[in-house]
Amino acid sequence: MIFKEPIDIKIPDGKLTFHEGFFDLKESQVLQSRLIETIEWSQDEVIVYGKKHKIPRLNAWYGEEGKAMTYSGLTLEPKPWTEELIQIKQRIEKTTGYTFNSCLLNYYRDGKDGMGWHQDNEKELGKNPVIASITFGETRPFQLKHISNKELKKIDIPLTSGSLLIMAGETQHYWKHQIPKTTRTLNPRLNLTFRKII
Ligand SMILES: O=C(O)CCC(=O)C(=O)O
Ligand SMILES: [Mn+2]
Repeated sequence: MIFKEPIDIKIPDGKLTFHEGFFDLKESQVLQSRLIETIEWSQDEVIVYGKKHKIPRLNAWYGEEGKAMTYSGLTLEPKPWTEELIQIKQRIEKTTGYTFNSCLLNYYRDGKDGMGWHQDNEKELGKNPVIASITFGETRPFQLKHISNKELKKIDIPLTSGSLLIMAGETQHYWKHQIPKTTRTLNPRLNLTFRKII
Protein backbone atom coordinates (compact mmCIF):
# COMPACT_ATOMS: atom_id res chain seq x y z
CA MET A 1 0.00 0.00 0.00
CA ILE A 2 1.29 3.46 -0.87
CA PHE A 3 0.44 6.30 1.49
CA LYS A 4 1.48 9.60 0.06
CA GLU A 5 1.97 12.70 2.18
CA PRO A 6 -0.30 15.70 1.60
CA ILE A 7 1.33 18.41 -0.51
CA ASP A 8 0.62 22.13 -0.71
CA ILE A 9 -0.03 23.30 -4.25
CA LYS A 10 1.20 26.88 -4.14
CA ILE A 11 -1.16 29.37 -5.79
CA PRO A 12 -1.47 33.13 -5.36
CA ASP A 13 -4.70 34.27 -3.62
CA GLY A 14 -5.67 30.82 -2.43
CA LYS A 15 -4.72 27.66 -0.61
CA LEU A 16 -4.77 24.14 -2.02
CA THR A 17 -3.69 20.94 -0.29
CA PHE A 18 -3.66 17.69 -2.23
CA HIS A 19 -3.52 14.30 -0.56
CA GLU A 20 -3.18 11.47 -3.06
CA GLY A 21 -4.18 8.02 -1.86
CA PHE A 22 -6.08 9.43 1.10
CA PHE A 23 -8.23 6.32 0.62
CA ASP A 24 -6.36 3.31 -0.75
CA LEU A 25 -7.39 1.55 -3.97
CA LYS A 26 -9.46 -1.16 -2.31
CA GLU A 27 -11.30 1.25 0.02
CA SER A 28 -11.99 3.56 -2.92
CA GLN A 29 -13.50 0.75 -5.02
CA VAL A 30 -15.71 -0.41 -2.14
CA LEU A 31 -16.85 3.12 -1.28
CA GLN A 32 -17.53 3.96 -4.92
CA SER A 33 -19.86 0.99 -5.42
CA ARG A 34 -21.55 1.45 -2.03
CA LEU A 35 -22.22 5.12 -2.81
CA ILE A 36 -23.56 4.36 -6.28
CA GLU A 37 -26.05 1.95 -4.67
CA THR A 38 -27.05 3.83 -1.54
CA ILE A 39 -27.20 7.49 -2.59
CA GLU A 40 -30.46 8.84 -4.04
CA TRP A 41 -29.07 10.29 -7.25
CA SER A 42 -31.02 12.69 -9.40
CA GLN A 43 -30.40 14.81 -12.47
CA ASP A 44 -31.37 18.39 -11.71
CA GLU A 45 -32.62 20.89 -14.24
CA VAL A 46 -31.56 24.49 -14.55
CA ILE A 47 -33.29 27.27 -16.43
CA VAL A 48 -31.03 29.23 -18.78
CA TYR A 49 -32.63 32.05 -20.80
CA GLY A 50 -36.07 30.63 -20.02
CA LYS A 51 -35.21 27.17 -21.29
CA LYS A 52 -34.94 24.05 -19.12
CA HIS A 53 -31.73 22.04 -19.32
CA LYS A 54 -30.74 18.86 -17.53
CA ILE A 55 -27.35 19.33 -15.89
CA PRO A 56 -24.67 17.01 -17.35
CA ARG A 57 -24.20 14.76 -14.31
CA LEU A 58 -26.18 13.22 -11.46
CA ASN A 59 -26.08 14.81 -8.05
CA ALA A 60 -27.26 14.58 -4.47
CA TRP A 61 -27.17 16.72 -1.34
CA TYR A 62 -26.68 15.22 2.12
CA GLY A 63 -26.04 16.65 5.55
CA GLU A 64 -27.38 17.90 8.84
CA GLU A 65 -31.04 18.78 9.04
CA GLY A 66 -31.81 22.48 8.65
CA LYS A 67 -28.66 23.25 6.65
CA ALA A 68 -30.37 24.09 3.36
CA MET A 69 -28.29 25.03 0.37
CA THR A 70 -29.19 27.40 -2.45
CA TYR A 71 -27.83 25.98 -5.62
CA SER A 72 -28.57 27.15 -9.20
CA GLY A 73 -31.55 29.07 -7.85
CA LEU A 74 -32.98 26.02 -6.04
CA THR A 75 -33.13 25.68 -2.28
CA LEU A 76 -32.37 22.09 -1.39
CA GLU A 77 -32.93 20.45 1.99
CA PRO A 78 -30.26 17.84 2.59
CA LYS A 79 -31.00 14.14 2.94
CA PRO A 80 -29.77 12.63 6.24
CA TRP A 81 -26.18 11.31 6.38
CA THR A 82 -25.65 7.70 5.31
CA GLU A 83 -23.24 5.29 6.99
CA GLU A 84 -20.62 5.69 4.23
CA LEU A 85 -20.81 9.48 4.27
CA ILE A 86 -20.32 9.61 8.04
CA GLN A 87 -17.35 7.27 7.71
CA ILE A 88 -15.73 9.43 4.99
CA LYS A 89 -16.51 12.68 6.82
CA GLN A 90 -14.99 11.44 10.08
CA ARG A 91 -11.84 10.32 8.32
CA ILE A 92 -11.38 13.77 6.74
CA GLU A 93 -12.16 15.60 9.99
CA LYS A 94 -9.74 13.47 12.00
CA THR A 95 -6.88 14.05 9.56
CA THR A 96 -7.43 17.70 8.70
CA GLY A 97 -8.92 19.13 11.91
CA TYR A 98 -11.68 20.85 9.91
CA THR A 99 -15.36 20.05 10.48
CA PHE A 100 -18.18 19.79 7.93
CA ASN A 101 -21.98 19.60 8.09
CA SER A 102 -22.98 18.92 4.50
CA CYS A 103 -21.89 17.22 1.31
CA LEU A 104 -22.66 17.75 -2.36
CA LEU A 105 -22.16 14.59 -4.40
CA ASN A 106 -21.60 14.51 -8.15
CA TYR A 107 -21.72 11.43 -10.35
CA TYR A 108 -20.01 11.84 -13.74
CA ARG A 109 -21.27 8.83 -15.71
CA ASP A 110 -18.76 9.25 -18.58
CA GLY A 111 -16.78 11.91 -20.47
CA LYS A 112 -20.00 13.63 -21.59
CA ASP A 113 -20.66 14.60 -17.99
CA GLY A 114 -18.79 17.54 -16.51
CA MET A 115 -19.14 20.77 -14.56
CA GLY A 116 -18.59 24.26 -16.00
CA TRP A 117 -16.49 27.10 -14.58
CA HIS A 118 -17.78 28.29 -11.20
CA GLN A 119 -16.82 29.42 -7.70
CA ASP A 120 -18.25 27.86 -4.56
CA ASN A 121 -19.08 31.24 -3.09
CA GLU A 122 -22.71 30.88 -1.99
CA LYS A 123 -23.32 33.14 0.98
CA GLU A 124 -24.32 30.27 3.29
CA LEU A 125 -20.71 29.00 3.04
CA GLY A 126 -19.42 32.21 4.64
CA LYS A 127 -16.16 34.00 3.88
CA ASN A 128 -13.17 31.83 2.89
CA PRO A 129 -14.93 28.45 3.03
CA VAL A 130 -12.95 25.24 3.44
CA ILE A 131 -14.10 22.61 0.95
CA ALA A 132 -12.87 19.02 1.08
CA SER A 133 -13.16 17.21 -2.24
CA ILE A 134 -12.95 13.41 -2.46
CA THR A 135 -12.82 11.45 -5.72
CA PHE A 136 -13.64 7.80 -6.38
CA GLY A 137 -13.27 6.19 -9.82
CA GLU A 138 -11.99 7.73 -13.05
CA THR A 139 -9.27 10.39 -12.92
CA ARG A 140 -10.55 13.69 -14.34
CA PRO A 141 -8.60 16.95 -14.62
CA PHE A 142 -9.71 19.55 -12.08
CA GLN A 143 -8.91 22.93 -13.64
CA LEU A 144 -8.57 26.29 -11.93
CA LYS A 145 -8.27 29.76 -13.46
CA HIS A 146 -7.75 33.08 -11.69
CA ILE A 147 -10.74 35.42 -12.15
CA SER A 148 -8.75 38.56 -12.95
CA ASN A 149 -5.00 37.97 -13.27
CA LYS A 150 -4.67 36.81 -16.86
CA GLU A 151 -0.91 36.32 -16.50
CA LEU A 152 -1.49 33.32 -14.28
CA LYS A 153 -1.66 30.04 -16.16
CA LYS A 154 -4.57 27.65 -15.79
CA ILE A 155 -3.90 24.98 -13.17
CA ASP A 156 -4.69 21.35 -13.91
CA ILE A 157 -4.80 18.80 -11.10
CA PRO A 158 -5.56 15.18 -12.03
CA LEU A 159 -7.91 14.06 -9.25
CA THR A 160 -7.08 10.37 -8.87
CA SER A 161 -9.30 7.81 -7.16
CA GLY A 162 -9.07 8.07 -3.37
CA SER A 163 -7.56 11.55 -3.44
CA LEU A 164 -8.49 14.44 -1.16
CA LEU A 165 -8.16 18.05 -2.33
CA ILE A 166 -8.70 20.81 0.22
CA MET A 167 -9.58 24.25 -1.09
CA ALA A 168 -9.21 26.93 1.58
CA GLY A 169 -8.17 30.53 2.20
CA GLU A 170 -9.32 32.94 -0.52
CA THR A 171 -9.51 30.27 -3.25
CA GLN A 172 -13.28 30.70 -3.79
CA HIS A 173 -12.95 34.49 -4.14
CA TYR A 174 -10.19 34.54 -6.73
CA TRP A 175 -10.37 31.25 -8.63
CA LYS A 176 -12.97 29.49 -10.72
CA HIS A 177 -12.82 25.73 -11.19
CA GLN A 178 -14.29 23.17 -13.58
CA ILE A 179 -14.34 19.54 -14.68
CA PRO A 180 -14.21 19.70 -18.49
CA LYS A 181 -16.19 17.31 -20.65
CA THR A 182 -14.27 15.13 -23.09
CA THR A 183 -15.06 12.97 -26.12
CA ARG A 184 -12.75 10.27 -24.72
CA THR A 185 -14.41 7.14 -23.36
CA LEU A 186 -14.19 7.30 -19.61
CA ASN A 187 -15.28 5.24 -16.63
CA PRO A 188 -17.65 6.69 -14.05
CA ARG A 189 -16.36 9.06 -11.41
CA LEU A 190 -17.83 10.19 -8.11
CA ASN A 191 -16.87 13.43 -6.40
CA LEU A 192 -17.92 14.42 -2.90
CA THR A 193 -17.43 17.98 -1.66
CA PHE A 194 -17.79 18.34 2.08
CA ARG A 195 -18.74 21.86 3.14
CA LYS A 196 -19.78 23.82 6.18
CA ILE A 197 -23.07 25.70 5.93
CA ILE A 198 -23.18 28.45 8.50
O1 LIG B 1 -16.10 17.06 -9.45
C1 LIG B 1 -15.27 17.83 -8.96
O2 LIG B 1 -14.11 17.50 -8.74
C2 LIG B 1 -15.67 19.25 -8.65
C3 LIG B 1 -17.03 19.40 -8.06
C4 LIG B 1 -17.34 20.81 -7.73
O3 LIG B 1 -16.68 21.73 -8.12
C5 LIG B 1 -18.51 21.10 -6.88
O4 LIG B 1 -19.21 20.18 -6.45
O5 LIG B 1 -18.74 22.30 -6.63
MN1 LIG C 1 -17.18 23.59 -7.06
